[in-house]
Amino acid sequence: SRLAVLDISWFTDSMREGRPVTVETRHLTDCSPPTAVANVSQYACQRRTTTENHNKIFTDVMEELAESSEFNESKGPCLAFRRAASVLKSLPSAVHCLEAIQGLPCLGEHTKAVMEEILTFGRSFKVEEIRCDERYQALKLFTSVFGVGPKTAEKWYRRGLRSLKEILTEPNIQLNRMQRAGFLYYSDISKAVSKAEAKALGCIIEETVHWIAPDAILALTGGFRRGKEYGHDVDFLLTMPEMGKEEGLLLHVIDRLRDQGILLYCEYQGSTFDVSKLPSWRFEDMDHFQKCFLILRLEQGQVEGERGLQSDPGDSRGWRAVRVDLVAPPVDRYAFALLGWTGSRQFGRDLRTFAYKERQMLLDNHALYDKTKKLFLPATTEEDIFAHLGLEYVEPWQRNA
Ligand code: DCT
Ligand code: MG
Repeated sequence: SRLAVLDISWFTDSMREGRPVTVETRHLTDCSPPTAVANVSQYACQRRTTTENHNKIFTDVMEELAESSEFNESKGPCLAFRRAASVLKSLPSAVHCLEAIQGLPCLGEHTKAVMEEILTFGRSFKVEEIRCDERYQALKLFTSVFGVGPKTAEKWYRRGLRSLKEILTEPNIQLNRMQRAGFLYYSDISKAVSKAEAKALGCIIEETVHWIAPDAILALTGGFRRGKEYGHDVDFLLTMPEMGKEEGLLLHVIDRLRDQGILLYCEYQGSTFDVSKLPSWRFEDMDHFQKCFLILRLEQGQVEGERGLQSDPGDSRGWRAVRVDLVAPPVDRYAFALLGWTGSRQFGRDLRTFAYKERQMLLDNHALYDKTKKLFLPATTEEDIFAHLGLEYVEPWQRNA
């Protein structure tokens, strides 16, 4: 079946069709809102957002402000900045004056003030202040280590630690296994993964999975499915056409990767999936499918293209470490898992909010539940889920919200 092959068609399709499609750009020298602005939805799932961002000067700043709010546990402002950044990312052209954003949803007073600063001075003093902040710097650095979340980062900061070296030399700090791997491969996994590297890993995973189970269903998800050029990891979804057959699959795949000598680190989580539980309303909740967080060894010779591996100049190892996530849902949950794991995070968050507020439905990575009809709505494809929600289908490469 078509599904039984690795879905990397977006690589070739988007190249052939010249995606991401460039929406006609309109220069806003007259400072009037572009016609499209009039009906921009407050929900990312009703907007089309390619990887082409015409408003990066604003959205980069807003994402830093969101991150800083997150470190301060200010959930409201954090989400507000993320929502604002997401709306600006969907615009077909660059914003040149404040009049041009009139009528746009999700842009509050805070956001507008920041945008005004950038429009007037070409920079944001607010964000520059934050960048200089010792706590922000330390938390950003610490959370850049695989396995270190905001809580651990805060704990280390409170102990007076400021650099990675200080953490490694502090005798009283107990690193867990994931964090030890995070430090061990820090310079590799803090480097972006390129599309060519993701493609090479796709081939390795495909070969490994189909060597074990020729009829396994495998798909690339995450940012690379959305057509991104770079990512922090490579995400895959795998399942079996027959219910229940997916159960031992992931452990087999892990063993086979180990046998090939390319498994540098593996954190396996068994399934905690329980059909009797309603979809979870909280987006931040992890799903319950069996999954593994891996670090794999990628050889130079496996990566196509002139540039090959993303590595430091002078690095002659001929390989690099890459973060890979594998998730294995049962086949009847595959469409929900694919939609959730394709992201973006903001797109997923808004899909759930839209479902809840506009349709009285609960959506998560496992299921869609209609609260009015009191029933679960089944889906075999992502298109089915959009249809249940009464939404126009949004292609993966338009979900970069
Ligand atoms: N996801 C999810 N539930 C979580 C965490 C993530 O459904 N608890 C989804 C949202 C995005 C997707 O999985 C992949 O996650 P990341 O790899 O973190 O994001 P990405 O979009 O692939 O970005 P990056 O390029 O940084 O990997
Ligand atoms: Mg990813």
